[in-house]
Amino acid sequence: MSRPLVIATTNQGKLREIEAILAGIPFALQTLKDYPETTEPTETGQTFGENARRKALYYAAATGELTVADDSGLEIDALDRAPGIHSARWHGSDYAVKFRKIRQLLEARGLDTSPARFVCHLTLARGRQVLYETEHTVEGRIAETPAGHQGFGYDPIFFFPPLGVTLAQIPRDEKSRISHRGKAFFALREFLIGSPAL
Ligand code: ITT
Repeated sequence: MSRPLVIATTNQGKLREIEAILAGIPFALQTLKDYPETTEPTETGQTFGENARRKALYYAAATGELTVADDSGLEIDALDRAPGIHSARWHGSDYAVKFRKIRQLLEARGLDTSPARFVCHLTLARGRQVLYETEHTVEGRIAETPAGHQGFGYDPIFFFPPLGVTLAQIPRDEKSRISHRGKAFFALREFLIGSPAL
């Protein structure tokens, strides 16, 4: 029987991407729906790494199983890397409002765009131990207007120059080949396949 691996995220957009990348590994993938009593941890760290470790260790303790969590976000260079670790809750949860705020803040600096990146820090934990960590980015720039309906979160305003489109204009598997989360979870996939003793 394969061992459980809990994918510890409350974000359904993240979950769909992660499940697709980890499909077929010799672990029984579980989600937080399998642990309905579990409450969310506070994210009080100052870096993606601190928050990812906090989440992974919290959910590993709550579930008693091998657990992976990621902390991720969008850094916009012209806005001093905001929203960064605050991406999920920065100016609320309505992405149309968040996009307008980004545009306003850029315009206040006399800009239509800025270099930007998504960052994903992934932590795998069991009990009180961190077993594996990795951090990856994807570089792009802020789109002049939002475009596309795939993906989630800030994808419609993240323009990826090598493909000439936003991350919301490409299918999930194509996004995962180039994205911060895709690179992090493909690395985890290799680690898990190469660690039969886990
Ligand atoms: P969990 O902590 O439960 O995993 P969360 O959404 O709160 O869910 P984070 O604290 O890591 O997760 O915040 C990540 C936010 O960064 C996310 O809500 C989006 O606003 C943004 N983000 C991260 N990756 C993204 C991606 O691939 N595409 C678009 N936006 C992304």
